[in-house]
Amino acid sequence: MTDTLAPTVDAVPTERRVVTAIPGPRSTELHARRTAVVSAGVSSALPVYIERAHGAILVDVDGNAFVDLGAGIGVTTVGHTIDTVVEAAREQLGDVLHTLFTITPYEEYVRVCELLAQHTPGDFAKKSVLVNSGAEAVENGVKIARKYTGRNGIAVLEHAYHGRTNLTMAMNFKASPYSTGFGPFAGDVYRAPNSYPLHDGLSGADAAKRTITYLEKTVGASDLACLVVEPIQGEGGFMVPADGYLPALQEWCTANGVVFIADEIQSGMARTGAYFASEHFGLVPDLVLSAKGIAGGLPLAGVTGRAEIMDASQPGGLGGTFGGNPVACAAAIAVFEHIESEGLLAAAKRIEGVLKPALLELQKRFPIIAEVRGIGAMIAIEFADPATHEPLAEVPGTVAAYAAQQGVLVLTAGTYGNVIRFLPSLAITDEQLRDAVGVIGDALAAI
Ligand code: PLZ
Repeated sequence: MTDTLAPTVDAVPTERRVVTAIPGPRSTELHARRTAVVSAGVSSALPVYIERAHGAILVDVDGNAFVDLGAGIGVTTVGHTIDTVVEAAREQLGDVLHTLFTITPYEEYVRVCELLAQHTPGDFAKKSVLVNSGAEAVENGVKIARKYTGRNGIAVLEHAYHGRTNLTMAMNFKASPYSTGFGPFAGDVYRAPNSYPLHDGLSGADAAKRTITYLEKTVGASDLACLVVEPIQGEGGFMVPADGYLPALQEWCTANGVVFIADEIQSGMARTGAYFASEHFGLVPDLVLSAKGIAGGLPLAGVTGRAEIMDASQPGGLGGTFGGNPVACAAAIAVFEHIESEGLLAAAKRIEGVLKPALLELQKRFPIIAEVRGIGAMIAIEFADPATHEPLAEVPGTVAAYAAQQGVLVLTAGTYGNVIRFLPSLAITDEQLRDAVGVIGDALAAI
């Protein structure tokens, strides 16, 4: 534990450094303690226990330093322990830690809602509610849409991921590990085909027609409160929908009084080089869900949208004890400022400019890479057998395990587990990125 910023920052190197076996002896010891007291239902992709972090580097208890290509699944988007964010949270800690906004409010909550109104797509009056987690944002988005429309149905897309609560488990595509055995599940959830160009080969217009026809036949627009979409699907494998797909869905929603909700929990907060990925597709969602990257690592999430929709809920109908905690809000304000002052929208584009060509090079060397896709600092590679096109589910795990031994933390994804996703913090340097992709190349050569 340190009581000033400087020692922590100084102690974190700027490149990977492997000094023990991975996991090292102290991590192994901690893992034994953990196994005795932490539920087996909570797993860890790489059981190295982290002591410090800064920028795009994680340092474990054995002194190993990892280039972090996962950012806590897109949470430390501005970078680990960024000084201005840490300072803002530290200052707020000494001022007020909690009051409960629904009892006695405070300015930081209001300021975050102003920033969300400013930076979400659409030039109209917007309002927000702040909550604690992505799943809670999804739950509230659905609640708000139901109240506004007076309808029950929730439409989602194949390969979607929306969380681990009861309602969101029902909205996810993938059962295992998220919902297997955890039922009964919430009803009135309708899952329609998505746009997955590598697999369906459909144009945006044709994919949208398929989605809309499916929804019209299986539920009917008049029973739908909302359609919830991830503009770029996250856990599903960073699928970028075909051109025109999402705008056609939004148009159909608008024409039929269905609230169009963009789950930007993974794709938002500057990750793709826009504040929200919706912008890349020309979308102006009725409601935008943000979480993960919004507070630099502190738990905060929000539902932001058209004032008339957000105001349809009765006073007292929205809230929660910790939602919009002052420290998390202070950090979020600093995150928004940091994105502006450090030009992080451009940084996301810089990262794409380094990562995509490097991965396309790898694709030339390794034909098992079926596709390189994504926008900004949200890029993935999908593996398939070049002859049969069958998903190669074992490759990402093997590559990630090899990379970990070399001091690179990389995450897998995909309904079939055959995707490696790159979602580094926007603080990552070109050198760190090139070095890490080099390790991925070595891993592919080794298997
Ligand atoms: N919507 C698009 O990506 C969270 C899950 C990590 P919470 N994705 C990471 C895990 O294994 O639990 C996510 C998301 C999208 C919603 C969520 C849910 O956000 O903050 O995890 O509740």
